[in-house]
Amino acid sequence: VLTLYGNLESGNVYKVRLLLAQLEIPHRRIDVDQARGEPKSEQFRAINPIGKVPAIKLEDGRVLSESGAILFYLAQDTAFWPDTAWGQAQVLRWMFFEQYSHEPYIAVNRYLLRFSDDLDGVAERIAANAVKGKQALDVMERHLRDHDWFGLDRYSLADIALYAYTHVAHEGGFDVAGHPAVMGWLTRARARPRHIGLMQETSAEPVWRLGETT
Ligand SMILES: N[C@@H](CCC(=O)N[C@@H](CS)C(=O)NCC(=O)O)C(=O)O
Repeated sequence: VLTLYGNLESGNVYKVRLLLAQLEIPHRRIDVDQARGEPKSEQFRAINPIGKVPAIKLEDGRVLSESGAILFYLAQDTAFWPDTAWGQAQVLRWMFFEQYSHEPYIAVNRYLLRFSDDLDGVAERIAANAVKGKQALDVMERHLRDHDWFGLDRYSLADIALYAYTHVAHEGGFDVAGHPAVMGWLTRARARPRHIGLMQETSAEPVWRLGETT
């Protein structure tokens, strides 16, 4: 089966787990523990040289990293990826937005606030990210005032990519509740068939730790 490398707490890994669950693709997970620095370990860099999760390994041994690229690969010929160039471009537009204007602020502040042991040292960075992250939520809010989804007309990879860190943005100090259209969209996304929560295991097989595998 397909192997997924990553930890449950990571929103970037969650994007892939959510799609795997919604497409009912069997897989096993190998835990790569961020708190223990495992993404940067020599063993994991042999799998993904950039030292970041997620990565997947196909049954034939090919490895793919970058959550957006993995989503794209797995969603071919499914309803999650539109079949027109215009529809695909709309989905990509929001996936690129997520990676450049959303995740670097919202995911990073969540990470710093939850996992950093020296908050004084990062106070300025957190404050700057708070401004940029709010701007991203405001952009989403304006779009969602007259759209149900981020792609053209239906739930797609764009919604999966943006859901991952938006639904835990409050953990990064962001006022999601003050964005009612975003709140409505989060509720719609959660109601999609086979939705799973961030900490919900999707691997049908026992989870391995990175160090235990060969
Ligand atoms: N652009 C990448 C970002 C991946 C990323 O930043 N992953 C984080 C976890 S969410 C990571 O592995 N960080 C390295 C570390 O913690 O050492 C993607 O979308 O897959």
